[in-house]
Amino acid sequence: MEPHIALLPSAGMGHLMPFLRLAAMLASRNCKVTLLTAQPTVSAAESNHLNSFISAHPHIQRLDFQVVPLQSSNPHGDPFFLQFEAIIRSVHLLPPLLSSLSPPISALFLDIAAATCIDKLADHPSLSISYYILSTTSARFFSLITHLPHLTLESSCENLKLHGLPSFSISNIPPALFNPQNLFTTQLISNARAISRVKGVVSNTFHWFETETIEALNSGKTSITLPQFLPIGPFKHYEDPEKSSSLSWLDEQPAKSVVYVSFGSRTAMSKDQIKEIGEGLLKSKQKFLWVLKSAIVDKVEETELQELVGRSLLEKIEEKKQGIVVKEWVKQEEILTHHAIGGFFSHCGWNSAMEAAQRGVPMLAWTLNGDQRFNAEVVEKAGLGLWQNIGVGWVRDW
Ligand code: BUP
Repeated sequence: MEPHIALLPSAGMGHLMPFLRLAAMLASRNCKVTLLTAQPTVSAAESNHLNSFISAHPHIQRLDFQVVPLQSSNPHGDPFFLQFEAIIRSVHLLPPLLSSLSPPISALFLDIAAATCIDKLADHPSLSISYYILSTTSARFFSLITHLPHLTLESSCENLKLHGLPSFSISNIPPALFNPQNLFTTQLISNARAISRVKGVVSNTFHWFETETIEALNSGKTSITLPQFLPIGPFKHYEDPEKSSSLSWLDEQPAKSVVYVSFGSRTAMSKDQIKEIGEGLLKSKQKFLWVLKSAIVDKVEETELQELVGRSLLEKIEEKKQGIVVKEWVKQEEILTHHAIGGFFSHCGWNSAMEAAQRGVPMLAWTLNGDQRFNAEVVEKAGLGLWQNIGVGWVRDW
């Protein structure tokens, strides 16, 4: 009988996309797959993607998991981290859902961002299943996460050397990790503790791209015992029947002439940053396709493009016919596959880095927060891109 596997993504497109890809990959390998979807989703992009994914993959079952929303004491708290927390605190609702599945599930894949759920599930008498983590970041950043519960990070040092692992530059570690009170830090430490309870960690990376770290993680020489790390990337693109809009402009451009510019799904740019980037792109004389985000959550992204970019800058861009600016969701993988694309100016979110690596698109990294400096180091070391890391601050701290 085919194994029945359940997957529980957390929040944000950077977490949902690799889960959907893994779900499609498992379903194509004779597994019955159930996707547990935490509701309500934070962004419209997530709910739209879930709907179109399920209609394109009717053999994958969707099971909504209604989470108890958190009342944030900090109205500026990152809505995605609050959703991770809401999922973790709603874990008691999962056992009845999971045990209602037929045929019974044999494994559950959890996001590293909600891995601590395993602590409550693994001891539940009705669930005798294997647990896996899907790591949604680079093996390099994951290797740091594994050691977090046993570390006191000191910002006064230059490098961090952990037994059996390649060393880390302290200045590339997100500042939040030096603050044990930060929600992101407390979450990551509990999630890291759960790693030892899983059968394996699957990751959207590949051996050649991160050889040293992957070999170190599986060497048995780290100071803590780790489950097997399985680099099964790059994850395959899944077919999405919805049509893309920005490709018609690209179709008219010469091969490898356009730089694709995007800083991910969850970083809002300020007006000043938008102006600076826009002026810089114009000065570069390079053709560009620029995807702009001005709100952390797309549901509140209502400002018109002209207002965001500024009328005179937008007119200059249009006049010079050097590029296009869009604020809608684009099909990034299709764009990166397009013959007109010659480079990717990116924040170095891990999915973006892997999507570029898979297609051999060179990257220019402008890292903003989180794991992105670690990812940029990987990209640069692999020879896929450049990263100007001198004198650059953190754009938004977690
Ligand atoms: Br924006 C955007 N279209 O318009 P990352 C993103 N994506 O397909 P992030 C689109 O979202 P985290 C768009 O291809 C990638 O799969 C993109 O993930 C896709 O960055 C995903 O690159 C974005 O990891 O997430 O969004 O900052 O903070 O979790 O790394």
